[in-house]
Amino acid sequence: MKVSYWLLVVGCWSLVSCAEKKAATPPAPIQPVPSQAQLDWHNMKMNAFIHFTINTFTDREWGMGSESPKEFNPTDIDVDQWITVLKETGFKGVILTCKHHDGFCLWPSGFTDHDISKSPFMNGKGDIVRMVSDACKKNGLKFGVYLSPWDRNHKDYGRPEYITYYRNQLNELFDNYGPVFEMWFDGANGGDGYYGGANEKRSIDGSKYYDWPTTLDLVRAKNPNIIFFSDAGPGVRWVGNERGEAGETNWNNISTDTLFAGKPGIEKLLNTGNENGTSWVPAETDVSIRPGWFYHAKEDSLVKSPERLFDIYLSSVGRGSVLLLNIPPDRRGRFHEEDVKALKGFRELLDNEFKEDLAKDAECEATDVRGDNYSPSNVIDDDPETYWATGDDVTSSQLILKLGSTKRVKYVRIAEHIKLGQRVKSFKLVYHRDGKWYDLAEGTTIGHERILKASAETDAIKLIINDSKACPLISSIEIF
Ligand code: FUL
Repeated sequence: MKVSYWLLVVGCWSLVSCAEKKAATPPAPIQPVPSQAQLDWHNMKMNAFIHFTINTFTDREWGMGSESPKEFNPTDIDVDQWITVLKETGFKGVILTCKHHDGFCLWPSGFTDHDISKSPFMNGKGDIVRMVSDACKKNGLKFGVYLSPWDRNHKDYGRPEYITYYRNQLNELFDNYGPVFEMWFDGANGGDGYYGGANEKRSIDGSKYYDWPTTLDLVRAKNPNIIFFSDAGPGVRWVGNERGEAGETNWNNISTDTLFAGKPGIEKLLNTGNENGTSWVPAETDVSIRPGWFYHAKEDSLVKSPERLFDIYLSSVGRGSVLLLNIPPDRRGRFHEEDVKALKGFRELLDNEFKEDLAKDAECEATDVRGDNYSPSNVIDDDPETYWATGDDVTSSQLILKLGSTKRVKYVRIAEHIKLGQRVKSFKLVYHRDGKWYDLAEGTTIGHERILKASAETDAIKLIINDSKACPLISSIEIF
């Protein structure tokens, strides 16, 4: 009797360890998955947009294209100030409006006279694209370009010749100012413009006119890792609004076959993405620190407060998106004092609110573990390459973090191991108190990271994954 009992125990033990060994094969990716360039982009989390052109001096948002280059004259420019403030406050990249819709170029272009060389700035010897790309290099930020497809100055806009002009300008930017990490094609097209003196309305068919595939090939030949932003990607997509709000449900997946930049009525789809989308095209959240994209003195009192910027962080980065925050230089060519104050306050808030990870020494247990390499404690090891994973057939599971003592909790940050595809569809957080579990927060998607506001005094938090496209892979849980 005794012997058979021990045989049973040993048998079970070897079954468990065999199961563990078997289960420890890596989970298969679920398509689509991000490219390395997209993963690097996700990890940047916060980039800055810089809108600066003749509009800054004419107090407009959209120039007509008829403005004289003589209007462009920053009186006390300090590009280093822009980039050092951005660096200090945590931004990893900068995208500059090298050319906005009015067609004025911030670099001396060999293909137009409507550029900085015809302005009084530095007696026509200035080159703001060069200054910004150099300052980025010096400070370790990545540099990106916004080259508006719509050009209200150019005489050929609307005709095939303009596409050649646009590509020539891309060649100039990529050949002389790189490396460029991101290229922004916005979808705006208001129709009317100066167009070399024609002063008329010109409509284009946004789905065909620009022939983007050929343009993308041209740029990719120079920089295979370039991230293309547009409504339709293919690198990253617009988030569907300019309020700083990624979807609470935010899939990185979307099917791009019927999308194109400027296509009307796709905002909601862009905001949430599509669980079954066939391409990885994550949402980028662009929003301005002021009501306008360009500097207007009358908006000095309307700069977003640090608290507002922090909320925007939660609804962008905290929903798995990347924040692209616009800070427009003023007529001196500096970030205005109000904007700098707001940025510094925002940084302080980020540092204070996410100061101490209360989960870093937690005891972690899960209802299902794939095997040794996929232990629940991988979520607190600070290594994005390791993750807790369940067995292949498991799409709902629970992970408990025991905090050791009662702590006051304000936020929970969760990250999926997105390298192998986005999976979680529905989850809930509950907290432990006096022997019972109470609701803390709930959500749908997680993605690159999800930050949930919480309010609890607790000694343990449980992540309940209700549903997932395939076995969930959670790389990190932090509690603040
Ligand atoms: C839009 C433009 O029309 C705005 O002026 C701004 O540049 C914004 C970021 O994109 O499409």
